[in-house]
Amino acid sequence: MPVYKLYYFNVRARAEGIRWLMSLAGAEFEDIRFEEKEWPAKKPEMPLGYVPVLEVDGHKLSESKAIGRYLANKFGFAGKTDWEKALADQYVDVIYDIVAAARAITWAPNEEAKKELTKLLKEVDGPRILGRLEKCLESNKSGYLVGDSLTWADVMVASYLDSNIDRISPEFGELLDNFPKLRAHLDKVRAIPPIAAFIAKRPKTPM
Ligand SMILES: N[C@@H](CCC(=O)N[C@@H](CS)C(=O)NCC(=O)O)C(=O)O
Repeated sequence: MPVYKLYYFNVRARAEGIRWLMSLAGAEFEDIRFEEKEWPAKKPEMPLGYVPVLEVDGHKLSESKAIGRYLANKFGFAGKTDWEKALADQYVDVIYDIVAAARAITWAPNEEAKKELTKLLKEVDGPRILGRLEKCLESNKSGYLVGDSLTWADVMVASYLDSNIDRISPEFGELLDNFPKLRAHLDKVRAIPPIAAFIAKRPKTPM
């Protein structure tokens, strides 16, 4: 096994799906988490100046989707055909729309803007994106987003919901209850034994 090191802040967000994929594959990795104050010294060491970064035997890779896709290909979670791989990419891209909306809330310039963006996510973008994912789960029948087995799309979608539902507001969590297939999907992915074991021992963080 190569030596894996994952660099990120002490939150779930863009690194959690990567942590779950590594756990699923049984790949040992050093889960390196920076405090905000350590970041300025670390930033120049990252290829694109941000994290997450996965280091594989001393080589560093940036971009959370690129890292996820690399691990999915390596460990057999990319999809069984080119079409399934494209569908998995599609779902990962969709969930990143939630990531973008959540990011905008985090970096809102003031409380008023934060309130407005949170309302937008809860009332417009959240229902739109989650509603589409619910329909996809409904039509695929297998309980997975793509084909008849787990892909990295399931992992990325579930990990972002896991990261955001507690943080944005209780209402966002309740919003997910309007999409029972997606809620069941989240619970199913979180309960996969290596992921459940990782969750049980991960640091408690707000997101
Ligand atoms: N597109 C990149 C964005 C990475 C990104 O924005 N990372 C943030 C943390 S979530 C970061 O490192 N911020 C510190 C900085 O840019 O100095 C990805 O998905 O990995």
